[in-house]
Amino acid sequence: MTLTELARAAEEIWAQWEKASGGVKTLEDLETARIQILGRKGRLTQLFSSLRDLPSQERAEAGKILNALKERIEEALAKKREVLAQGAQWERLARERYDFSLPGKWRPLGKLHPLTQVRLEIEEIFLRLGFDVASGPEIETEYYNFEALNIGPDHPARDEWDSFYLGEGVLLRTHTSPVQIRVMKERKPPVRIICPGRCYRRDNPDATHSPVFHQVELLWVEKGLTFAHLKWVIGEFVRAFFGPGYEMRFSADFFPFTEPSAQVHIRKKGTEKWLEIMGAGMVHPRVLEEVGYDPEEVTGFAFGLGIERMAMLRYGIEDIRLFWQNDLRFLSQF
Ligand code: 2NL
Repeated sequence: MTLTELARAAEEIWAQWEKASGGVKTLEDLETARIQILGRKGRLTQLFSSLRDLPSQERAEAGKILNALKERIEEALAKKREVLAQGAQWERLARERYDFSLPGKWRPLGKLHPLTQVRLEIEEIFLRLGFDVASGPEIETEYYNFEALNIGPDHPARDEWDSFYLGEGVLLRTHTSPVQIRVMKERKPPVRIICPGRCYRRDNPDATHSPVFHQVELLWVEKGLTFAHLKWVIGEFVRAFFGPGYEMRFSADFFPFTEPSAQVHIRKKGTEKWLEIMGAGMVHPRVLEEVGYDPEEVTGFAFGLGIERMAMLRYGIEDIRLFWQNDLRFLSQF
């Protein structure tokens, strides 16, 4: 082969590429074209091998021609590759375009248990009024559950038929009051807390009794507190939880840990029926003394309500056992 022939062959390769490139429609076509020219047995590769047949003084000139061609072809291939890749991208995007009119896939949505919802709502009401949320152990001693609350050794609640005893002097708490005893022993007045939590009593389950239930107790101890402050706090709670349009009634009751003690009822205005919502009272001086407070110095009030009862009143639920059956037909309504 002569230098002239080689230069012509090079031009031929370029002309062939220009002719073929219009028909290159995919990245695969492009790779085939590349192999035909630059592959191990490609036309240009073969031309490079024929360099050694040229006389040495022409080799440098021929090498220049072939290298220039190789560069042009590689450039052209790269340009083409970019165009094709762009096109493939658009095609993919068009294929993957979302159809927002398609119906979605249904996913069952979990939610908080109605008792948890009611507890959180009550917590929020009292957090807004400046109360802390306190908690404590569910396994208690007779001291914290009874003695410190002025519940004497002969009180029926202390019977093993009324409470779950785990051992001598150790039982599942029957109310959340022991939490308040613990907090008062740890802090100096003023104390403003609510104690939500699980409680246990040895009741046979029926529509209104459950051996496991939930309480929220409130306690405010400070200098100068009176029954009027108690009525105000409960009034605020009733308005926030049940809404406006309810009237409230206090009647005398008895608890060993409060004096005086009261039962609180509410009634929707214009209706007949009074509904009991909680027990309340001024903290008994013996309880204040027991935690190291001076009943001459500070006074306090407390109340206790059942979360189940609040939820039943709110939603018109007739049977407390529904809260424990975890029937989704019931739970999904809240
Ligand atoms: C009810 C009655 C009540 C309290 C709970 C309390 C706690 C301390 C001191 C004084 Cl540490 N009182 N708690 C007071 C009055 C009533 O609960 O029938 N709850 C469902």
